[in-house]
Amino acid sequence: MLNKEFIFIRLMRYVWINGKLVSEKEAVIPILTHALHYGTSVFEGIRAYWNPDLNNLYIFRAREHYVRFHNSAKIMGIKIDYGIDELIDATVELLRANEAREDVYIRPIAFVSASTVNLDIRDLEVTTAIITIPFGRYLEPKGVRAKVVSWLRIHNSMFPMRAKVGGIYVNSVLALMDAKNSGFDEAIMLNRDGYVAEGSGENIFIVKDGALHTPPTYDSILEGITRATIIEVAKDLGLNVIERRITREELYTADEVFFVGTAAEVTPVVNIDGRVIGDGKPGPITLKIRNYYMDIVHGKVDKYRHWLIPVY
Ligand code: PY5
Repeated sequence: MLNKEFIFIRLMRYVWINGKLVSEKEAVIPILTHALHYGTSVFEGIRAYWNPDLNNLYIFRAREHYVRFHNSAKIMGIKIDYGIDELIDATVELLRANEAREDVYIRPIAFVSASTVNLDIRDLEVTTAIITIPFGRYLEPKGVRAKVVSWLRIHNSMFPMRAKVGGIYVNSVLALMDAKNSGFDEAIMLNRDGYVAEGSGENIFIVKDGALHTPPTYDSILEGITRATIIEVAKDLGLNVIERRITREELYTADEVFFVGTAAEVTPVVNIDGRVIGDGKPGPITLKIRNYYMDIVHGKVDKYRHWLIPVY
């Protein structure tokens, strides 16, 4: 399973912390750090793709990610001292300092860094950091087997799920461990109302009669940037996208199913709960979308070049 390689991730030489480049070895936090105990962090996952033809590294949709970062922080009441443009510039500066010339995963995080047991975070110190990690594939691009797990997605009425907050990921960890312990590659979570929500770290689409269907944002999902990208570019491929509630059995009877996310990119789901999806191989529409997405992130589609920020 490809996931394993991420257990042994290698950090790049520098980490950006509160405006300074710090050696990766010095980028450590104290044991009583608030965020470690209570999950009081907001974070992002951004990819930068190396393009050997253009001899350059391109960050994909950095602005949209940093807008969501700011929104997550605002919802959570965490104050980020750096504006969106400053964070984009910091990311470019960091990648240059790290002499990144390969595919990279960028992990911005803002966390309550004060050492205290107090839950009132209003006046507590916040640290903002950006970490870069050489990164390959997150899920097997040839297709994954997924399990609809019994753990439900945390409901929007309990926590605003469009905020990408550290503590919320314990829900994803439980879901993924349930799937893995049952011999599957990835989890699919339903929401409290019984409708399909998302994967542990991905949004989900189904293909039915040539159209794409994906759960609406009010169904307790993270409003993914890859999801938004697919919705926007699908029309170029002549595909309609319908945002609507999806039931569990619709997954089984879909023509194709795929996950989308920054890490997962576009990953075919070939089996769900032991039911073969379509003919058990990545479907033609999924592959078409995957190829188009990979072209877009590599700067091969002119009309979406504005989503890419060159590092050099
Ligand atoms: N849903 C969840 C729960 C996610 O964690 C993610 C992203 C997505 C959807 C997709 O969002 P986007 O398209 O904006 O990336 N997950 C992280 C990622 O970098 C990684 C989690 C391990 O893909």
